[in-house]
Amino acid sequence: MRIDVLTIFPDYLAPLGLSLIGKAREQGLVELAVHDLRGWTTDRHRTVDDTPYGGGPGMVMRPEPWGQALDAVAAMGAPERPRLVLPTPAGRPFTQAVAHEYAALPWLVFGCGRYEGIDARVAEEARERYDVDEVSLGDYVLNGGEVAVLVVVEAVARLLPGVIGNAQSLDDESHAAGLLEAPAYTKPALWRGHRVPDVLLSGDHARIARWKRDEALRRTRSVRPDLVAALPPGDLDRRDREV
Ligand code: 6GU
Repeated sequence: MRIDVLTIFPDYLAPLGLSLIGKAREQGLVELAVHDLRGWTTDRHRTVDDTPYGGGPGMVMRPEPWGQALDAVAAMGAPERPRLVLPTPAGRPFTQAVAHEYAALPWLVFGCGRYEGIDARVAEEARERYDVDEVSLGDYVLNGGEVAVLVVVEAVARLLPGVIGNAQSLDDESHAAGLLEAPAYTKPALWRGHRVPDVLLSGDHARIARWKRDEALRRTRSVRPDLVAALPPGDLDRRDREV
């Protein structure tokens, strides 16, 4: 997969050289480039923002540098049509399903907005050469798209074949689709007076699987009842309904 990131703070993306994603890059599973948007400004002060039409607080990112930058990046991988991901609190929710959708694409381009956002014509005009997606991490406001890009790239990269050492972990995740995970424990079995649940020491794999499912359901009903309500009909088995 190819990933390009456009930002006025390239240093903010430095963590993408570390850990899981750093290794995926070394192995050639992910080809990632971070570009400084100011490279596509033409004035002496390399200005990327201006005051909003219609008034209001703050500044808006000017369309010209974005247009130039998106032209240049699209040309780097032509004739492939990239997906342009624009992180914004006004976007559609980024979920595990969207992460799977992105993991199946050959090329993602991220555009990081700052200030009060990017001139709205940029997303509109980009549709001529990109599939454009405005996504939000959740119902709160960040100062810019950079941290959202770190989140989305990590969620997507770990789904790529060969990136995660233990593919079983991904299997278990899709198995538990729609529910939060059961709590996890390791040695020692007794720590500061707190025991690991007996069932996990029993060696009875069917009983352990049932316990994990029950705990996952209990936890999800307690903190995310919306997720239980959204499960496809038939996802809850008879024993689930007894929990
Ligand atoms: Cl994706 N961007 C920004 N700037 N703020 C956010 C967000 C994204 N998701 C939640 N808040």
